[in-house]
Amino acid sequence: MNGSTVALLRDVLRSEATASPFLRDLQRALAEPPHSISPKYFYDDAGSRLFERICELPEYYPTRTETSILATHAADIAREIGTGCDLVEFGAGSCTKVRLLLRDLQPRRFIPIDISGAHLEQAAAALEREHPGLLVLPLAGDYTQVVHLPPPLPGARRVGFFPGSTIGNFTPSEALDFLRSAARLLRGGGLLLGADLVKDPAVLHAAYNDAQGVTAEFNLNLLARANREIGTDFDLDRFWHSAFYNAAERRIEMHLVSRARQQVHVGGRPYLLEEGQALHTENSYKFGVEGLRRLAREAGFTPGPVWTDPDHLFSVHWLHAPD
Ligand code: AVJ
Repeated sequence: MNGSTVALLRDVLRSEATASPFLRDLQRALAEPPHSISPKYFYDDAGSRLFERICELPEYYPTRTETSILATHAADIAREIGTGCDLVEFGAGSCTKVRLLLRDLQPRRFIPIDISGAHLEQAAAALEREHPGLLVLPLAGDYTQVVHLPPPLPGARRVGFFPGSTIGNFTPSEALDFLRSAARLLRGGGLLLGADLVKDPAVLHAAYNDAQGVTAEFNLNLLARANREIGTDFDLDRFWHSAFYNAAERRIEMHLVSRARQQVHVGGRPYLLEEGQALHTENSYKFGVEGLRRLAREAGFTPGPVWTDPDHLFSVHWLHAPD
């Protein structure tokens, strides 16, 4: 390469760096209220690993509860959905939950979509090894953006799987939009949806403020990731993890709170943070069973059976998508 080619390349790389959506969204969040950023930025490789540790915590009941619901009712669920479908999972992570369904559901193909690409490739390869004959087609990407799926398998109904109450990360209007596009995408099939239920706020509070501090580390990883990827200079010791239940909005909110008045640099620009200033990093909405069915109906689904645990902590819904 000659000198001018190198210079050109450098320019391209630099403009790509400033075009980074993470950099742009973080600058926006720091510049003006509402000081908030999408929780999708939690999930780099380290963040995905931290989330898996959260799922094992004694206080974090959702994963364990949903897993037991799926394991207990797998045969019922498969009877409702029918075998031989073309299965798509939104935010598949390490593809742990789908394993509970595969034996009964017998899909013809499985398309896991996840924002954490490296993580997904590994998970998909492991799944294929365990289930010879199952066609696994991983798609690395953001499922909140327009999803371009491969053409449907001829004769196979398209079924969506959206477990974990990830739907709770959306605002009510975003959830409606997501469900509307899912109902279109899954016409003739349907969506198997996991939703966390409204419950004693003390139980919710414990689940997002675990004794080991893993959730705090997960929250702070957003700043650690910014330091690694976009050259920011956050000092993680100068932020608190804050998570609380906002009962009026029926949601857990997570924030990163500045412990002091301080200056940080993002993309070369300085930002002043006041002592106590909060960066809102996540909402995790909780649902009533009937409220969720109403939302699904409004989005164009025909709600079917709902499976819950004996303590009514979590719910799994089969939502039929009419033709
Ligand atoms: C993956 C969005 C379902 O809201 O409980 C766990 C993420 N945040 N602990 C949730 C999360 C803090 C989780 N979801």
